Amino acid sequence: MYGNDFGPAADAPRSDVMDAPLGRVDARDLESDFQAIIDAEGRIEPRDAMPDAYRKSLIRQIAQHAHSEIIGMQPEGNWISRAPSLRRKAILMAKVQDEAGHGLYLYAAAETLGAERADLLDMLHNGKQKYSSIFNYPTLTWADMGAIGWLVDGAAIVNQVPLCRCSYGPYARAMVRVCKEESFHQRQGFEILHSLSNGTPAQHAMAQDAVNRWWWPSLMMFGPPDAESPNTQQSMAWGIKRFSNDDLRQRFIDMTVPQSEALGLELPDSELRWNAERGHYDSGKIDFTELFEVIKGNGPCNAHRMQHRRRAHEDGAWVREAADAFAAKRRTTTDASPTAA
Ligand code: FAQ
Repeated sequence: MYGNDFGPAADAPRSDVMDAPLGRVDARDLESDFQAIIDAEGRIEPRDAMPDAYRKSLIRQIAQHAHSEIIGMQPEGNWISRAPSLRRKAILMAKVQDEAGHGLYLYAAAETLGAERADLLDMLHNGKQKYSSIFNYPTLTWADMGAIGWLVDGAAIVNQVPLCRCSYGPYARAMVRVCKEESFHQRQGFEILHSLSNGTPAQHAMAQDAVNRWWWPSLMMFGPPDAESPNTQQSMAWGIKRFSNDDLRQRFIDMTVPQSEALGLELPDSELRWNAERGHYDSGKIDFTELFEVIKGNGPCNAHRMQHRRRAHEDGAWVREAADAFAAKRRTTTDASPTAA
């Protein structure tokens, strides 16, 4: 089967469904074939049969992820013209450009499932599809560039490394490259905060203020608690998600506390302490009503982000039209060429 050229092909069980004579394949065969691949930790590929609900859930998650990347360019784009040095400006521009690239890989991955990119963007613009809550917070100082890199990209890495093992091939492969770039983003954020934390008292205070504002929203990026996460159980059974929201959140906390100590910055949670019995840090209660409000559109910057995105889309209409016209012209030229079959 096409599907498993990237999975554990040699020893993964495969069914003969795709090789069966036409008319001999029924829905039950296709379903058991899909399940056999999932059970064997193989990869589902675009031409493989898959349940409609699996396809829909992937489009939902991948589209939300793609939208997050392109909306996520806004809070940092806000600081490109105000970066404190040429070096910082060049790095920030490269990072924001990477995010546009991540959006492109992800929209392309969603297209392999039969979704149209234009429809996905329409759904973002009319509020039918979501993007990550984290990008609805303002970036008030330069230190926010450090906090976003360290905490937001750090959380994104913890969430996305397991997605490199997602059961859907194109999404998993896109994630490999995305995660490599996110690691670089996380390091640059850490480095910004490290410089500020070890700078003047005013710079240290600016870094601490940014961490105070971004810590709790970063924890909310992992989604609602497991008990209130309607998608987790099925997504884990399908091998889309590999860990639950709460498990990934805990992993992020455990990873970040020692880094905050290295930075000389405090995380704004007086209940954070190592629990030797659990082998994890205990932490204070997260205010999930804030997450649900931001998801509903009531965060500090939701309206502004969407307004900016719609305007950018309208402003870019001529580019899409020009690309379409060029593609049509190339088709005509190719069709008319004497070598065209
Ligand atoms: N914000 O049942 P669950 C980045 C929605 S990329 C908004 O737990 P699921 C890179 C959820 O969609 C950041 N909505 O859902 C970067 C669902 O609604 P639906 C984005 C949220 O899918 C860095 C409902 O709540 N990353 O940061 C949020 O199993 C710096 C119920 O939730 C990804 O998208 C939220 N925080 O788990 C860029 C990673 N949480 O669709 C620029 C891939 C939940 O049923 C600068 N996605 N919702 O209407 C995932 O891993 C998952 O989709 C989760 C949510 C974990 C986000």
